[in-house]
Amino acid sequence: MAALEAARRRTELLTDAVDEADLLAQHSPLMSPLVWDLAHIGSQEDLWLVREAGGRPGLRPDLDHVYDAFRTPRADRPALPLLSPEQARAYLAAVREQTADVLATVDTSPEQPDRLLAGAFVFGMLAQHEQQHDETMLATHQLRSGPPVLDAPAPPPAPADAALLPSEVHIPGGPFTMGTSTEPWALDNELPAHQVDVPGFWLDTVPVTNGAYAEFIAAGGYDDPVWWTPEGWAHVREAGLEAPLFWERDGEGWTRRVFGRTEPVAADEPVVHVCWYEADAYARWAGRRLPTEAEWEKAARHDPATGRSRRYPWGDAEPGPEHANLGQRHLRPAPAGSYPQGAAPSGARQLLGDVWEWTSSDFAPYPGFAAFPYKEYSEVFFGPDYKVLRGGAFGVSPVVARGTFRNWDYPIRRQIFAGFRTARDEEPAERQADPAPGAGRG
Ligand code: AVJ
Ligand code: FE
Repeated sequence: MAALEAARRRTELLTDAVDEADLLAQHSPLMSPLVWDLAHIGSQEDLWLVREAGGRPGLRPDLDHVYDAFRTPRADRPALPLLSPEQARAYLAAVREQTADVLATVDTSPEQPDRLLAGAFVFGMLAQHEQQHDETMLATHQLRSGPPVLDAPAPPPAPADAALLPSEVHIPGGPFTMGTSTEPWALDNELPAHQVDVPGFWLDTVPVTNGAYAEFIAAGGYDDPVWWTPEGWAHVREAGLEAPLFWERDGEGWTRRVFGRTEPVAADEPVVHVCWYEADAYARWAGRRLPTEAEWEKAARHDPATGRSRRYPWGDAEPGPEHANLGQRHLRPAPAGSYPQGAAPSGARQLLGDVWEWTSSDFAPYPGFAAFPYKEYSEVFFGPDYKVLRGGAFGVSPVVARGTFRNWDYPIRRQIFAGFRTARDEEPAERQADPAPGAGRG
């Protein structure tokens, strides 16, 4: 219930911040009106918690089709017979009352044979669903024009050692456990745990910064097809891209709009609002490449001292404000090199929080994948059309962010809070064995 309540407070924060007209407006054809997300949150809870888990008739099964993400693309949602903001709020409150009642009556022990209820999975699933839509609404807020309506303190400044960090960290070759069979609220695409052999490689210690990305622009990166895949080059020309979304030229430098405020681009912050094609082109220009999804997860989870995979880069402890920039506590990424207490065993920082990180990998099922509880969460998206993002941005809830969580989007998308870091193969002379589990070091 605490996880559901935290999600609801955030939903209210995001939807109470604007007036009724703003809630009904479509701020971008890429996004739903905020009032659609709002009622969709209630409709999914009505379906999965009240009806499927609670075995009750539900409040408004008649609304299922209006808030079915597959029936109506985002651009067409303003034309639907949507609940008004007032009706939507009342609906969410009424559903939540029944949810509380269901939670009080069902058996959520891990031994419970109903997979929806065991370990309270369906409650965790709905808390994550609401938080994911809150993140989507946060992206809508970033796209909307007009004066600022959201406020949050700036993230802490970079620690003193940030400037001294090595540019890359080494991840020795060898197998590691990818995915999970034990994380109670993991979603279907994170299952099952399986061994993957990842050859040794080097990974950027921190995400690529605005300053580094601006050098790519200044070097003519957007004007030279040699850095781009054919699809990326076609897209960059057709869409007229010349900088990350929300950047504007300002003399020699750049400004950007952040939730309604215009500011100079901060050179030491991770770059955000770039598409996969831009991330891929930058990496090639830098003489490097994007990490694969398996490389990213090994860097984030594999503990060479024990041979096991952690829940988070820093260990198994739930994310706290000292570990990572998560949960919309701030409205921007923290400077590169922040969060030393959230570092992975390799020394890589900010793998969780700050910005989603594009990987080179297509979104694909793990061996043994089984859709649960519905095909439209993951299965219908598997294939070459979507690229995987890992880690989670400043607007991702700690209930969602974990070492195994997988996000995905089209390679042209820039409205999500996505950046990246780069990698390179290990040279033969740099090969060093992963120490045997338990052997210790030194
Ligand atoms: C996992 C972020 C790609 O928003 O499309 C929300 C999450 N799925 N409702 C999305 C989701 C169903 C999903 N992403
Ligand atoms: Fe949804």
